[in-house]
Parts: sequence; C-alpha cells; structure tokens
Amino acid sequence: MDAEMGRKVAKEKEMREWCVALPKVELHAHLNGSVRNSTLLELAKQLADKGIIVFEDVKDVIMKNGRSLPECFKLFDLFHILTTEHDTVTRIAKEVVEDFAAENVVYLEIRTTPKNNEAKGMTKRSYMDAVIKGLKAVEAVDVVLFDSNSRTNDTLACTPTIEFDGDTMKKRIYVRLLLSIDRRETTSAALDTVNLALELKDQGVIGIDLSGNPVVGEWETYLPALQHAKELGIPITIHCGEVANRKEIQAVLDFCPQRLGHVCCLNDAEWKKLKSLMIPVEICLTSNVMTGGAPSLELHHFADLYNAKHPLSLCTDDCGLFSTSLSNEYYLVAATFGLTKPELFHLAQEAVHFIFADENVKKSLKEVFKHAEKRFD
Ligand code: 6MZ
Repeated sequence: MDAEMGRKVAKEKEMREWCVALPKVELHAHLNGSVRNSTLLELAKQLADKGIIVFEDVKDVIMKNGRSLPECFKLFDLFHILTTEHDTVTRIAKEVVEDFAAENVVYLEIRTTPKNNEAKGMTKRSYMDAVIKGLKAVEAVDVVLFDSNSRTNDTLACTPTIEFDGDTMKKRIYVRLLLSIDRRETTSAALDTVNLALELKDQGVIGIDLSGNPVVGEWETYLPALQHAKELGIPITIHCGEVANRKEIQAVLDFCPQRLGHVCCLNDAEWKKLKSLMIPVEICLTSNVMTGGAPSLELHHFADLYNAKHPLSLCTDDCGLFSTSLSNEYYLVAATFGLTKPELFHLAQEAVHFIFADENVKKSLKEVFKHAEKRFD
C-alpha cells in the first residue's frame, strides 16, 4: 500500500469510528429485518435438525447480499418461519436493542407486525408481550421503555436526562414500539392492530406503521384503520412510494401522516406537495439502492430533500437484511454527499424533533445532544 492509499484508509477508518460514536436516533427499523445473521443461521440450524427445512438452502439465502424488492418479501416469509416461537421473538427483540445501543443509538423506534399464529398458540397480543419481554430482558444497557407520565412508578422513567458517556457509564437507550399493519391484512385485522396499540399504550407502544409488499393490497383496505388511529390520536408513519403507484402516493399525501418512509418514486407534482406539507421523511439509503427504489447512492433523493431543508432522518429499514447499520448510513452520507462532521451531527440532532415519544423524552434527548456537542462538532 502506498502512502497516499494508507492515508485514505486511515481517514475512512477514523470517519467510520466517528459515525459509530455519534449519538443517533433510529426511527425506521423493522424488528424481523434487523435480526443478526448469526441468530438467523442458528435458528435455521435448529429447524433443519428437526427436518423442517434444509439448512444449506436457507444458509445461501440468508448470506446472499444483493436483494431485489420481491426477493426481500420472500425472505421475510422465511424469517417469519424462523421466528415463530414466542421465545425466539423475545430473543430477537432483546438482541436488536443491544445491537442498536452498541452503536450509540440513544432513541430507537422499533416497528413490528403483530402476528396471529394458531399453530403456535400465538395471538397478536401474545406476540407483542413476547417483544416487550425481550426489551425488558436487556441487561447490557439501560432501556427506558415507558413514557414518564404513564408509568410514574417506574424508576427508569423517572430519569430526567440521559447521561451519554460511552466510556464510563452504562449506556442508556430510549425504546418505543410502532405496530405495523401488513398490506396483506384485511380491514378488520388492521383495526385489531390499531386497537392493540391503544391497549399497549403504557407498555411502550406509541404509533402505527403501514408496511409490507408495496405491490400487494389496496389503500382503501387500510384506510379505516388508519383513520381510527388518527381519531385516537395515535401517531402514524406510512411506507410511501416504494413503487410508482400514483393513486396511492396521492392518497397517502392527502392523508398527511406524521411521518413517511422511503418516498422513492414521486413525480414532480408529488415532490412539490410533499415539500409544501413538510412531512418528515425516514430516509433509508442502502435499502432503497438495494431494492431499486433509488438508482444509486449518488442519485438518491436524500440530496434533493437535504438541500431543500426538508425534515428528514437517516434510518436503516432492515439492517440485518441489508447488512448495514445506522452508523454506516451516516458514513455513506458523508462519503457520498460530502457532509461535514458538524453537518452530520446536526442531522442526527434534528431527528429528535420527529420522534413519536412525548415532550419529556424530547427534552432529555436534546440534553444528550447538547452534552455531546462539544465532543462531536
Ligand atoms: C415495506 C417492509 C420493508 O414486522 O415482521 N417490511 N415493508 N418495505 C420494506 N422495505 C424493504 N422492510 C420490512 O418485520 C418484517 C416486516 O416488515 C415489513 C414487511 O411487512 C416485513 O414482512 P416484522 O417485525
């Protein structure tokens, strides 16, 4: 390696480490898309030992790197076979929080689709209980799971501010849950999910998401459930424009949810409308490039929205599925669009404005960033 190459490698390493150390806010992470490959392989082995699947077939699919959008949804069906047991759901929820906390995510909204599975004795409620059990089982870091006004007796919730000091203190991460409506679901199943979100309000559930294969289902099917959530005052985020479905993109913008995910395939009029509505966007760079929603990193719509000062937040979508991390997404923004360290810090800090948790949490997170500013600017 010549001297210049050596300097380049050292600079990249330093920047990557800086992005890991940066306190970050993650607003768009699907639970089953964020499972570690090592855990998926272990679970596949267990099922193979029982003769339910052929390990070699599954191993290749899990380890494959490039994935088209239709391949992703086939893979989710496989992941769901691997994660049907309540104990497994608890395990993956715990590990996902540990992994985000390890890269200094200070606030995490995990979204997941509550699932009925009669054969396993699983209901949407018992699935969510298993997820929440996983969040409570985390020991490596302090997990703050409840809003301070809804669980005043909870000692963690009484903490007014987060002390962020990766070197000497146990890390602390705020975790909240969003319940996803899968586009394959019926109106009645979607309504069940919204009612469950209400039921679990004091257990860390704070919002609703609409996701799933974008070429499946009709907007009119989920609208009554989304309307119901709106009436109940539950914040909503919607996957929008992963494919060029003009009618639906228009309907989603008209519905005006609190946040939008992806927004890849908008036309000029839709971009204009999105920008005038100022709906915060959850940007998923790696995911969009891998699934073809954006032609390349360089041509990703992040640049246009960022330059227009549109509210946005960098997110991973499915860090397991796409072999990325939130730190890597920040690194990619620096490497691709030339953002400086102060600009990256500001980007991470601004995401606090778009969280669904209450004002007390926002206040605490603002303190975290204020405290960190000296070290990161
Ligand atoms: C749309 C997605 C998605 O809910 O089982 N999901 N929906 N677009 C995406 N971009 C690639 N990535 C994940 O997590 C997996 C589920 O999240 C949704 C799909 O419905 C997928 O089955 P949970 O924890």
